[in-house]
Amino acid sequence: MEATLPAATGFQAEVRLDGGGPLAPDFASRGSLARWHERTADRVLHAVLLHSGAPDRACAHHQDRTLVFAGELYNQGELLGLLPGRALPDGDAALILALFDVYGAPVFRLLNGRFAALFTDSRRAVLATDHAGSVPLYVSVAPGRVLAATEAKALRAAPRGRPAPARPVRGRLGIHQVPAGTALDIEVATGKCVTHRTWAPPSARRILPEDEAADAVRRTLERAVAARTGAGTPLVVLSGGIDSSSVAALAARRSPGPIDTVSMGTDEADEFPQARVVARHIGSAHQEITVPTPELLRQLPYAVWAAECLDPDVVEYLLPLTALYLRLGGTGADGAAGRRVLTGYGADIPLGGMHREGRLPHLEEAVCRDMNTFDGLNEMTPTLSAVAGHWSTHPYWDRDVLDLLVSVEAGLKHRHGRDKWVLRAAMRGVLPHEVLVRPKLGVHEGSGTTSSFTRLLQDAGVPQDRVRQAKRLVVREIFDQVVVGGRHPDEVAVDAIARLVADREPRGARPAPR
Ligand code: AMP
Ligand code: PCX
Ligand code: MG
Repeated sequence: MEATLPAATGFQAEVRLDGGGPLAPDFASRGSLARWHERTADRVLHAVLLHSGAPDRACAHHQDRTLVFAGELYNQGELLGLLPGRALPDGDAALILALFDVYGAPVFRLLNGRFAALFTDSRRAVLATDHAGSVPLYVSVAPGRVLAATEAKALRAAPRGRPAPARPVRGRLGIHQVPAGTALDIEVATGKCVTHRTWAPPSARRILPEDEAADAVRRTLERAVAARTGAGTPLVVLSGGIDSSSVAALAARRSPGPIDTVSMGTDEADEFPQARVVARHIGSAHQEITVPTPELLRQLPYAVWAAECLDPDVVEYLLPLTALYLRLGGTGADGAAGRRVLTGYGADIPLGGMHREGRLPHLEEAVCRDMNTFDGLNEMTPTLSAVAGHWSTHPYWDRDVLDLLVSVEAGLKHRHGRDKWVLRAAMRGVLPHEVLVRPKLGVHEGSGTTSSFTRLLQDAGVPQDRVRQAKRLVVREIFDQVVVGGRHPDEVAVDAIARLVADREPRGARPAPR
């Protein structure tokens, strides 16, 4: 991996049988735009690539076949081994296109990556997500026309599409989200879709001796971190908890110089002392960013705009990270390059880390539920950091790491009275003891985001027992404005929405005025 960022971080593309002109792109992600036009005897392809300097490598073309690719692969070495004797393809898009010739649409089952892709030949369009759907992909299908984009809002001007075997996007008639771990194979002339599942969470559990399990986690995570760090200096968003501290420590071990780490807090809460312990231990160039709470809350529309997410809990996790990315600075607008950012996001899902009581049946149930419901939440989306020009990637949701973490038996996840035991054991000798044993708050708690969002609503007049529902309504209203309505997040007043939601409370649910 030579360049700091992938060749493209997003795209909008249209395959049409009747020619036509390209749609105007509308992305939350920041980046330069490059256009790709292609006309064959049978169809036209218009694509707009979001990039930071090397868009050519994001499209590969051979005979009548083209692949448009946003994101990156993490198992190029394995994949190249499947093409012996051939000239080495130049970049991930060319590699996948060469493999497509051999394997067809099921090629996506071979890939470990963070990507969204469009393959097209003379008669079909195949839209594919990575195993986790970590780069969201949306589609509008009509006979003779397939439109796709990595942000739903980029399809705002699309004509009404027909139903597809995928989740419809709220308020966007005929726009659907391609599920995680799926390749949708669409016949362009008719709009008929065939679905290929390319990944599913493992249901079986592996029984391993403690040492073997810890070694496997260590090795697999090390590989995932290595695949995500290239020649440049990585930046790790560090809370000081076991998840991000492990990523930071493994990145630091393989870096010739100090890596960069950054922690965010608010004027209400932070975990700066915990993160400092780790930064000192690994010798990183560490930065602390304090975001005033009013500013944090004002950025709610940015989090929803970027993640296109309707789940209020997830938006609470993503808001402090959005605020952090927006404060990283030095990107896009002022000419400096975007950063490659590694996070510890997602470790708690396969390890049941948010489930803090130790009963194994409950832990198993929580892991299964979370692995069955993550799709469509967009919590891993690169757009969250791309609004500030950065590319983020999450080693715990590497396909190999995830397969391993989900499948180790629950007794290795909660053991000797500790949550995420197998990860803590894997990091012995890498992190200080106090970090290995420290229980950790979630980012929404450690930054005071949950409590300040609650207070905003209570101050607007929402009674305590209605706060949860009110948060859902606030997020929905913001979604309707910035995703469905196409407003810029700076034009959305969160205070006014909070008051609107408070006023909409059913009569009698509000406290009587004193
Ligand atoms: P959590 O699982 O709640 O720790 O949050 C998910 C990920 O977000 C962590 O693994 C970190 O990479 C990042 N993160 C959480 N809190 C902070 C913080 N205060 N500062 C910087 N990054 C954070
Ligand atoms: N997290 C979790 C993920 C949040 C839960 N998401 C889900 N169930 N789909 C993590 O990083 O693993 C925190 C704050 O913890 C966000
Ligand atoms: Mg975590």
